[in-house]
Amino acid sequence: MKRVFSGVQPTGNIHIGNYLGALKQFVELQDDNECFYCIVDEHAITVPQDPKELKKHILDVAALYIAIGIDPKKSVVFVQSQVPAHAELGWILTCVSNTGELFRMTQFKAKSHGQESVGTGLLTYPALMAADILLYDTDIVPVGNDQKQHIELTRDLAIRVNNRYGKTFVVPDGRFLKTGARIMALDDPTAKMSKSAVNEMSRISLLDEPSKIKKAIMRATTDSEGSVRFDIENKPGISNLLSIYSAFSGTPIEELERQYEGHGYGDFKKDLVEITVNALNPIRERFQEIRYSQELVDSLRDGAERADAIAVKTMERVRDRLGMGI
Ligand code: ATP
Ligand code: LTN
Repeated sequence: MKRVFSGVQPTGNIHIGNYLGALKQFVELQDDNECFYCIVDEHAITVPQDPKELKKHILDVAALYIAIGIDPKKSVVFVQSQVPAHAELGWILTCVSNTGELFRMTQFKAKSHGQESVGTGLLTYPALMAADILLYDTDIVPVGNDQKQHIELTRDLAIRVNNRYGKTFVVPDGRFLKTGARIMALDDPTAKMSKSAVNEMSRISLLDEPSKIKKAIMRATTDSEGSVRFDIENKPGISNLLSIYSAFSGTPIEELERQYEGHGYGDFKKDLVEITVNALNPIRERFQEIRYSQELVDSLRDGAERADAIAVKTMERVRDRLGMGI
């Protein structure tokens, strides 16, 4: 059995980009692998968070994990700050990394751009992400395309430690989907769909009501050509909608192109609304059932204990290799 690890930040409403790029893979992987799915609250505080909102978002993400089909009995579902080893290994890997490689990360550049004051944690963020992954001797990390550079750095840090101190870490691989790995904003198909974009119509959240889903899709930016064809360069809007349609329905994009030959964008969008609403309805219903249940809190406590048992062992090995402690 392979080890799988991934994390989602509790920073807002999870959208279909998060789902189709990463979370959908979490569910697919849990039957044949030993999976760890984390809610990374220590990453969330790299930018200021309102404490009440953060607590709410942690439980929202946990409930969504379960609502999409992650079984907390099979997979280990837990909150990062409940397992102290993440912060500890994060510090050690911060010391192994160079400022140059951290300054080169595009996520750091994007999030710090134009800010008057930039938190140090925003820069050292990828070392903590590497710690998350390496703590569990992870083989596979299912994530969206935007995390490629962070996974590469994680591999570099693992190899660096192994070369310097002897075999300490498993070197993990990223797992990226062919369709869905980069869902773009509905109002601007040149930008990635994001939780933090100001325009609500730029994204579809997993908990959106059908009326909001319809509005966002029917208003989505397309082009004036009017033919349903995949062409990222010249037709980024309709190409993005084709990716979403294909990822939700499982129908290959080429088949969708054939199916909609001679049809306008209106017909295509109407069907996409239906497909999206049908995919999200059961998730929203299940979410409501569990979000305020004791069962949710209990499964997070159980998850943290199971994760901690493994993380503590890894830390003993790491301290020993590096000559730390007595
Ligand atoms: P956002 O930019 O939406 O605020 P994020 O990337 O900052 O999200 P997370 O919530 O931690 O932070 O992301 C969870 C997962 O979703 C990651 O694996 C990430 O790669 C993936 N992801 C985020 N946005 C997209 C997108 N637009 N398309 C595909 N995958 C995405
Ligand atoms: N950096 C990721 C979230 C994240 C993560 C991880 C993903 C933190 N730790 C470990 C995979 C594995 C993001 O911003 N989406």
